[in-house]
Amino acid sequence: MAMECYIGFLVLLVAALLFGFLSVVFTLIWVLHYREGLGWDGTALEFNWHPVFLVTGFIFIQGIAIIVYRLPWTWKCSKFLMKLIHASLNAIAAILAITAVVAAFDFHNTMKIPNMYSLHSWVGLAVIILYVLQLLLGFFVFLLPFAPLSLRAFLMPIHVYSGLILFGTVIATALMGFTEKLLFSLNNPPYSSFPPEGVFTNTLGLLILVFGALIFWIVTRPQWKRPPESTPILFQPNGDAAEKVDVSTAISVSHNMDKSDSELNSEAAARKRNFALDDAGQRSTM
Ligand code: ASC
Repeated sequence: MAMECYIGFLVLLVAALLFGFLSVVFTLIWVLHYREGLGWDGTALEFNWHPVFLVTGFIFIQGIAIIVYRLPWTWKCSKFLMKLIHASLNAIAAILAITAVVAAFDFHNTMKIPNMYSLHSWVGLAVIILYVLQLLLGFFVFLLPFAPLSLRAFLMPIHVYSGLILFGTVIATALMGFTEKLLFSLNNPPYSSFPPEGVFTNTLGLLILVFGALIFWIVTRPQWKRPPESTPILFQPNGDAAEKVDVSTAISVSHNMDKSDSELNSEAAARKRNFALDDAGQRSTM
């Protein structure tokens, strides 16, 4: 990666980390300073874990999980290790999100507040269910070594698309949640009279929006994409990337011993073309 490009990446990354970190800090200040604090007793103290776990797990940690492949200093790490980190961060995010929903249901049930009537709750529950499905799909198809390459290549763009839609929807759901909570709980003085808690929590919503926008920018720049594995892609005229690196290297070496120079040269050219394939097995236009 060129130096200007690397610096550009670092600036955006530090900005994203700052906005993500500030979002978590603002959420803690909201529940500890403006609200009742934290506890696990079915009261508002338990409900307050809901925004804390969601902003920390479902927004901040999920955002980082989305961009881990883009950190240039990890490009020398194995793809498998990076997948493990990506999956683990997403699993932590899912556990925190589920715990956050349990806290909200517990609070409702203790206080005899009805469940699942708001748009926030409909979209929120849908997004958690789909997120867990996405996690399971990712685990079985991309992390475990059993799925054929054709299935991986078919599902990869869908996985990327759903992941980004889910992340964006989580942020939209959080914004609905803040609005709901402020309308419910700010009465005296009301939300409409610009009380400090209203302004503070609106600001938290903006911080989260900027965090999401930065993550979205970082993950959509083609020049910051992890380079395709530089593994030999020999003897696969359909352009499928070889997963079993050691085996294909061994095969290529043993085959090459019987090859003429011109055969090797044309293979080298084919290999060069194949390296322009991106992770989804499609030709890269970068
Ligand atoms: C994977 C992986 C990729 C894609 C690719 C098929 O499991 O690591 O880069 O699937 O092989 O699109």
